[in-house]
Amino acid sequence: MTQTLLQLDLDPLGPYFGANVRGIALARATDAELAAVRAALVERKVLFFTGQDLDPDTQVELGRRLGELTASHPVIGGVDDDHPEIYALDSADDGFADVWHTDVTFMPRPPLGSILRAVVLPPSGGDTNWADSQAAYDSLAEPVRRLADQLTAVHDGNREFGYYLTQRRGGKGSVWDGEVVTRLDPVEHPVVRVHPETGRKGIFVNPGFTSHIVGVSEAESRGILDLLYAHLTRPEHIVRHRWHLGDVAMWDNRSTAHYANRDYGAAHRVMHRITLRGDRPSGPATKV
Ligand SMILES: O=C(O)CCC(=O)C(=O)O
Ligand SMILES: [Fe+2]
Repeated sequence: MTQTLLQLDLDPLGPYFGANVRGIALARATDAELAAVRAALVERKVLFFTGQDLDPDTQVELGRRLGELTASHPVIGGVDDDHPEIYALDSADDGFADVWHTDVTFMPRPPLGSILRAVVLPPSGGDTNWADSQAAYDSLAEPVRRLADQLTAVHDGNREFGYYLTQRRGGKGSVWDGEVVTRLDPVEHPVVRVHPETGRKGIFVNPGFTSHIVGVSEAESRGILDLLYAHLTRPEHIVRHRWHLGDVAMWDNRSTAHYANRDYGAAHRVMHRITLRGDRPSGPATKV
């Protein structure tokens, strides 16, 4: 039996990237609606929903309906004992994300996607930006794409999160991919990721977690990464979201990077994130 996918009411934010989704209450969505959201997520890469009434319980339930939830974070605990899946980014607890990154690429299997809910917002500021890593890859010159296709990079979570593991959690992190995280061993990923659902290629290095490119000099690594970062974050590749309470953002973490503006002084900002379990990234040259 063929099933036609429900038509979502999408308001695209650009020709390829980002969309506002209208007419869906995420806490009460039907299976058909969520299947359509899941498809739109891969297609548009970042989706925004307004006027939502999610709370911690229904956010977690939504995540379970869309995929398999991970722990809040490999080394940062959940928002409370009842919600070990929710990662709270609280400005009062140094929870900032003002560096371009793709979530958790310092683990062998970074999340497939993330679902973020605004909980406390500053009077203004605190917008979040997303970059389309596939559009960025496609718009590189062909010889540069060919070079990037061959490269592998090391990702290391110690600079951002080593402190949490050693000082705040006594060396015992969350269970991630079936094992308790006790160390953040650097991992290697292809510099160009082939999307497992579409086969499209995207730039898969980020300033938050990528430490260097393998098999080239330090100067070459710096130069190549700087070129890729500058290209990835060109305005043509970005959508920027101004938050209101009730907003939820959902992104495909295999084809995007993001950055939260830290421009709201001492005002308070709290966001709750959940992440869907992902697979091991493969590149153009990965043997399967
Ligand atoms: O605070 C934000 O807007 C984004 C934070 C972030 O990087 C994340 O939730 O993964
Ligand atoms: Fe993030």
